[in-house]
Amino acid sequence: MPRLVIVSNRVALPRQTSTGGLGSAMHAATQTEGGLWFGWSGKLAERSGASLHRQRHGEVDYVTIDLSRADHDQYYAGFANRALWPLLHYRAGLVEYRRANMEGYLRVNELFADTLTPLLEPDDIIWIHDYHLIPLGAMLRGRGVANRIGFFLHTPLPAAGLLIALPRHQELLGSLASCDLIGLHTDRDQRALEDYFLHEAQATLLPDGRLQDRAGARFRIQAFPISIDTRKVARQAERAGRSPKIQQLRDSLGDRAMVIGVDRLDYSKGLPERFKAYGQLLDRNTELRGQVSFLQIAPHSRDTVPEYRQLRHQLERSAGHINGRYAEPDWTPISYVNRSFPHQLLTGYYRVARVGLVTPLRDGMNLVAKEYIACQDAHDPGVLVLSRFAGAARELDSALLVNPSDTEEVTEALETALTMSLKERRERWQPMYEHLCRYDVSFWRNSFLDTLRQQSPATDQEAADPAAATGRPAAVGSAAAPGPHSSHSRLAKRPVLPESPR
Ligand code: GDG
Repeated sequence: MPRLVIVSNRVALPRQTSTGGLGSAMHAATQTEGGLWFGWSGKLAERSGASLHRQRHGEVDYVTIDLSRADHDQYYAGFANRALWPLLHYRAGLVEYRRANMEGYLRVNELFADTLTPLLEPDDIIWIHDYHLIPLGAMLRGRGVANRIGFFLHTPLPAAGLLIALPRHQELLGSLASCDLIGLHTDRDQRALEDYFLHEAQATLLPDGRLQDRAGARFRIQAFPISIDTRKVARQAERAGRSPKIQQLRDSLGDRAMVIGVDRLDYSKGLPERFKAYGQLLDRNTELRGQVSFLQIAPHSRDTVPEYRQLRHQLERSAGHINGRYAEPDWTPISYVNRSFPHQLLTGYYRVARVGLVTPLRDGMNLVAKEYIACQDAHDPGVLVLSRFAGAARELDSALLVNPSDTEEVTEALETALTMSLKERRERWQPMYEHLCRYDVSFWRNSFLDTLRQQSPATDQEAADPAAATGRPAAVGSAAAPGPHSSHSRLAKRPVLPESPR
């Protein structure tokens, strides 16, 4: 069995609390397959990549490098999180593009390629993750790597009309053509990327559904909705539900209904709008005062990015305002907590909550929505209020779907959720839970990797002299090497695609 090599900006090291969706999903995905997981250690050092940190846990080798302050600021905080993240979340107004940051982004991707290449074995399957590493596949090709390479984007992918606002977009996004398979969360994201390649990058559609770029590179774009380890999360929740801490929470709630939100503190998650909707709920429904409590868990993330600091202050003011206005000596309307919790405990909180409030303005998938469903008690399940603009809404369609910008609609959905009959709650929850049991994180991982394995690897000769095979242009940011991905022209058969989870 070929080894799986995962590459992502951050690596979820064993025994670390990870509060990100990529970490949660990839941790679950590596447990069965094993392999190598390479990325940034999360630490700063005087010089980037000066030494490799290695540790083995179970079947997984974790290999990480440190970054210098300048690389961190330009690659991670600068280009990835102030240009790409807002753009990919449809927030063109927040995009801050600086040439120096883009250079830093390319430099760190080159460093990843330089460091990873000698660690690779000929049969390895390489799986690159997320917007931090868009050009990495092309850079590996430029270094003669002929292995199968897959790329998965964890964010949404906006329409081409927005993508072209990014300076050097063709060079950057076009480099994805070096990968054999590009995975996205939803069919909408898939269509947007296909449209971008067909109409902005002069690619053509092949009869077998793949695309071919101007240089002849052939690649497949496909939706693979990410998921969770549903049964494991459900078991955790059941156990946690019996734990003393959760019992204590139940006792403190008494007859009150709890509404829960769990999100990294990020402007894509729609938290100010959510707080406003909850404030309106208390304003409009005097009888609910004292009868409902909202627990919002929002661990800080990306504190070095100014927009995140501003958001923090805004939310502190808003939570303070709601509590100041409605609290009673024995009732706090909103508990806004910026800490992260052990995942097991979180599953207990989900189980206690009568309503899961998941209202991002845009979200690639949103695993919290799926975890909330997995954690419910089948005899007395809670209600999920879910943004239409989370990828999860394409699957969890018996949730109460809302437009998070329409805060009155969210308030009404909360009213409906809090008064919903047990019969309706069960009818809505059951099909979503069954869906998630079938289409869990193993299904996601297997369907992506099976599809990738069906793509033929480039031969050594083609990889060493890629221009001879396809004439593919130079890899983005790479001064020297052409980054062709000649394997594509060798594909003959149409892969057997896994059944769609939708
Ligand atoms: C990105 C995309 C996509 C949260 N707080 C704590 C904690 N968490 C865990 C949750 C969940 C994960 O973090 C969050 O995942 P999401 O999917 O909701 O969101 P992002 O972090 O933005 O993830 C997203 C995802 O990648 C996967 O592709 O779905 O669209 O933005 O698992 O449980 N975990 C612990 N303590 C906390 O306090 N242990």
